[in-house]
Amino acid sequence: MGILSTRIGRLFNHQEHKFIIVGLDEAGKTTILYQFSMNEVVHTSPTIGSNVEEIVINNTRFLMWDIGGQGSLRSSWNTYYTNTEFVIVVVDSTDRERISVTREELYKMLAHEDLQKAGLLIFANKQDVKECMTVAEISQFLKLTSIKDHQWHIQACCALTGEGLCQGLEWMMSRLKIR
Ligand code: G3D
Ligand code: MG
Repeated sequence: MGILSTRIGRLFNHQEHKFIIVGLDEAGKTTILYQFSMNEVVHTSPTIGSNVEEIVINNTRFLMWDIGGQGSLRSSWNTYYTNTEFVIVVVDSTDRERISVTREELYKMLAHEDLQKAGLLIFANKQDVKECMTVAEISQFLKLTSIKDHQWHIQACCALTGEGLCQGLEWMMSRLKIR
């Protein structure tokens, strides 16, 4: 069994959880979920919405979609937000051009009433690439310190190797415990 998927089961105590994982196309969302689900049975439900994928790993439901450039669909996204415990935002740390799009989408989501209680985990992905943005730079671009009404954490990672992914999961678990 994959180390990460085993951890998802153990860390989240086999309770049911619902997370959403979003980011621009090419940010690394699929690669991260692949690392989480390595060698596990994964259920996907292509019918849930045209741009939304559902992946279930050890009782944890991940809804995943690309953000940016899909304005017309946005009105129906609130149906996906209900009961979400964490919003996981994946940032391509090499993509300086489009980080403002991520910031815009991030604040729209955080303002949504169905996500008022959701925690926010940001994966600063592709840290293996030379001259990528650092966690500090991304924090600054995304104005994370201005977020007072959501618990948040930014985690450097490399989805290709899996480095940093466990730390992100562990942060989420630690937040679940103190609720
Ligand atoms: P998405 O699901 O968010 O659209 P993907 O993104 O998971 O499909 O990843 C997009 C591309 O980025 C893929 O490249 C993938 O291998 C690469 N990638 C993902 N994570 C990392 C990382 O940490 N480091 C580096 N260097 N690349 C990463 P390909 O070429 O396979 O399409
Ligand atoms: Mg993908």
